[in-house]
Amino acid sequence: NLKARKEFQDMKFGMFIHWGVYSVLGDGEWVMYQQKIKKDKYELLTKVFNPQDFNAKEWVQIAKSAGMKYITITSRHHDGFSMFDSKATDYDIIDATRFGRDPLKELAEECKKEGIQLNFYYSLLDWGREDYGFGKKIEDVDWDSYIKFMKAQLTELLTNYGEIGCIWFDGHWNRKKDNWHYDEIYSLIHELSPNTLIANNHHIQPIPGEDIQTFERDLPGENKGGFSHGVEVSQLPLESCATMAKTWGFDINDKKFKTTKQLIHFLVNAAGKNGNLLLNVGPMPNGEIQPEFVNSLKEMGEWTSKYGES
Ligand code: FUL
Repeated sequence: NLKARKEFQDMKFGMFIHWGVYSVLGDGEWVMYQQKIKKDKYELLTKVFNPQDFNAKEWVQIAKSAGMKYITITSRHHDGFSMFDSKATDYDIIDATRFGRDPLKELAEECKKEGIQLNFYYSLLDWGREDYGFGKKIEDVDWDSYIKFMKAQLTELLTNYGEIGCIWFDGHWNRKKDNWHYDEIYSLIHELSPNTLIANNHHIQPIPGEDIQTFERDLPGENKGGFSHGVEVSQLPLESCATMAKTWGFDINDKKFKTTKQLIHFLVNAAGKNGNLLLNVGPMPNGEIQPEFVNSLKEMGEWTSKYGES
């Protein structure tokens, strides 16, 4: 997959999308944990999550006209809710909401049409499942069942949505490195889909099987964000991810918007280190991307169309 790596490295600019039932509360994607909401109460969000204004075409156009070449979207975040049609659980957008549409499917079709690469973020950590047992010792839960569940979902994600550019893991830190069975999980991905790259936001040196090194809220080799302590730049394609405001998921009180100038600086500095910038938006519960983000991306597009390579 050297060709896939090279193609990824050349893309330079992508859109990160954090979207889930948490958007309803408008308090970021960590709201379940931060507000200590129990699973049975959190599940009520699925009853009101009905994003009628979601339009894959609009999202892809916003990304494309900003000069972005790929989209990485949360298929399932730490809250454990699957934003796609999964047979491995009923806690997913098709079975648990009245929306009845699979946004990842619609996005996959639109991306294919528009020549945008589609990637899936996938959380290792799960705050709600019994077999994960958040807060419990691994010896006290049915961990094999959890690993089996992840493999089933990753298989779905890699077989039902056409060609997927990358699986982007997150949430590593909550268990020990060996608990994740990365050897098995990574070979499953590479067997099912040889061109799909693997990234893991684990904040440690790359693990065998990975194709991309990620830097959260930072430029490659820096540690201003506090996540990359002691992490050295590897030979792999590099990617920095960053927010446009404070949180990743929709936050109604978020006022700390980065200016377009700051965002362009980030993009240019990442590119100067031969890295990509994965810039995040957190769509609202109705499915729209908030106007402040749309506007900044439009301004970035004016810049990238003038100075970027197409
Ligand atoms: C972090 C996560 O905990 C955040 O919610 C977000 O997904 C970010 C990209 O990675 O580690």
